[in-house]
Amino acid sequence: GRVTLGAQAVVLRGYALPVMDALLAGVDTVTAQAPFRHMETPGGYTMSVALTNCGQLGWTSDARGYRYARIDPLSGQPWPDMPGAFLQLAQAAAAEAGFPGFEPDACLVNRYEPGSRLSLHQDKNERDYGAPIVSVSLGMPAMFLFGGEQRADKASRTPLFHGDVVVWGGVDRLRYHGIMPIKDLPHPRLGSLRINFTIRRAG
Ligand code: MD3
Ligand code: FE
Repeated sequence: GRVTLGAQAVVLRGYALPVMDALLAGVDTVTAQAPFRHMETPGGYTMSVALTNCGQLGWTSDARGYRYARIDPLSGQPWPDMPGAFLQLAQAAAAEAGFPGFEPDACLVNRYEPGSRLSLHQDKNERDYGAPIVSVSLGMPAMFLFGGEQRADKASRTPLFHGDVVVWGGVDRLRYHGIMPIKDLPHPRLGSLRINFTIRRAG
């Protein structure tokens, strides 16, 4: 099914399930080359979400700020290639949601453990806000918070489940969003983990 979150934001429930084996293999290939790590925020906190990247550009955070970079600061090597299954799924979902011709160059992979959360934020480090962001949820469920363009705007809550794909773009691209602390509801395939990857055009 399709759940509308905004004029240009839609949840495609279970859209990733038919290609799940390839996606999980892709996550394993990426994390074997670029392991999950907890990054520091410019404000001096350690993120409760661990992350890594694949594709030409990877999102990083440290005391100097947030940015996209070609090189993984942990390995000194380029980020791993984006698995073909990630790219194909993202392009199909984007087209389905009204964004044909999506050419992503970045994929941020987030790993949540019980209690991990992502506080309300905007995604503003990408060069072109015209491109959508496609998100794929794996493992334990999460409660997604979706606010407005101002931090103080009231946020709605939507659960995201294993296999759900969400596409955001256009007028909804700069809305505040976040993830509530994850409950420990172990998933048959991933145990006590939630993995979310977002496919983007960053450069
Ligand atoms: C709405 N990740 O990585 S994906 C992120 O589940 C991020 O790990 C969350 O927020 C997660 O930046 C949520 C959904 C998402 C991603 C980007 C958006 C929603 C968005 C950009 C604009 C509006
Ligand atoms: Fe975000």
